[in-house]
Amino acid sequence: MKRYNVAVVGATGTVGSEMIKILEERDFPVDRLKLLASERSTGKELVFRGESVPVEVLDENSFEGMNVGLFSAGGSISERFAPIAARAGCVVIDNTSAFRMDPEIPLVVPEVNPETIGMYEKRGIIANPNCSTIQMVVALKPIHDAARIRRIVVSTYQAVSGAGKRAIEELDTQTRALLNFQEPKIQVLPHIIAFNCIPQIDIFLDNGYTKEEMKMVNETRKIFHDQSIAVTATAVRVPVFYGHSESVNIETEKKITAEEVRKILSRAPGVTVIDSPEGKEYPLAIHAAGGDDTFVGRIRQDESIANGINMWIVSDNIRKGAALNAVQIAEILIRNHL
Ligand code: NAP
Ligand code: 3JM
Repeated sequence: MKRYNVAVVGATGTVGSEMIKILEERDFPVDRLKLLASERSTGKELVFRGESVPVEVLDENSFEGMNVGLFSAGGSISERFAPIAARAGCVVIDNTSAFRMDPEIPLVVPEVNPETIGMYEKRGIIANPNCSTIQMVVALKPIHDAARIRRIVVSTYQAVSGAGKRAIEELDTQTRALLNFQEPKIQVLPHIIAFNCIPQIDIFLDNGYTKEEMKMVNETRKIFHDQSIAVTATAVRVPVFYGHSESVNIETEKKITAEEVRKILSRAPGVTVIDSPEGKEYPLAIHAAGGDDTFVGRIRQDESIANGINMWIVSDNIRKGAALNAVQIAEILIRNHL
């Protein structure tokens, strides 16, 4: 079997370290694994398949001889280094928002639009959507195919891990501080997150929405190849470590019942339906964390309109929302193109 040289950019981060774990779990055919991060990580080593791999400092020459580059070190790093990697023949799968809306770059969720991957040849870059978009489109695509979704109203309940390792620490230290009657420190998120909910993720834009909210709007339209689909989002950070939850309301062109949605989703790739209200069974972030699937429950008719459905969608934001989706893209890439 052919093997590939894989570079992980941002290897010491929340997403990067999960990528290393998933490459190992899924037995990705890695020949050489190159781990890249900032100068802060000089001297660090990480374990892959039981062996220690040194972390190297990212620079212009990092991609010589590499076949696939998994990037998660922030937008500005991707903007600068993804084209350098692509020129060196290393196909980039980018987890940041840097290239997602570029019409020449495919934005891929393997369960939803794997056919767009081939377009990578133009620029040598494939974009991975935002975590909140990925789990939503995995659950909604089969419904869109069956009944054509016209409008989506979504509110998110997003885990702190989506904001990186320093935000994970922040929830931990603020919780301890407050339980010990000490003043909590704010360093990463815009307000205290312990025992709180913050209706701001990423920066505010001129239209009053946050950038995170507009990522869900624009990425969903691109992934569904449907500029007419109306999407409105409210993105909220909640004091959860892993697993994003979403309350999603859809309006469809064709009438579809809650029972039909349950049936369609029970056969959908990457989706598990957990929906037994009588047994208090519905998706929970603490159950989704560490898993691969997108979990859907609380499926019910929206009684306020003719063709509406409400549901609750939960997935591990670091796995399907980032690292797993990227590795699944890499699997299709090597199978069909490299
Ligand atoms: P994190 O835990 O804070 O880790 C950041 C990583 O980037 C670390 O490995 C860090 O290395 C590296 N890095 C930072 N500055 C660098 C530089 N100048 N040169 C080289 N490496 C540098 O963040 P994370 O949660 O893993 O997220 C990383 C990025 O992935 C985010 O900024 C975002 O763009 C993207 N992301 C995407 C999704 C998604 O929805 N698809 C979800 C989460 C994150 P050091 O340890 O050396 O500092
Ligand atoms: C998730 O500093 C940065 O450029 C990263 C900001 C960020 C993003 C992003 O915009 O790439 C943090 C967390 C994301 C994302 O997936 O959109």
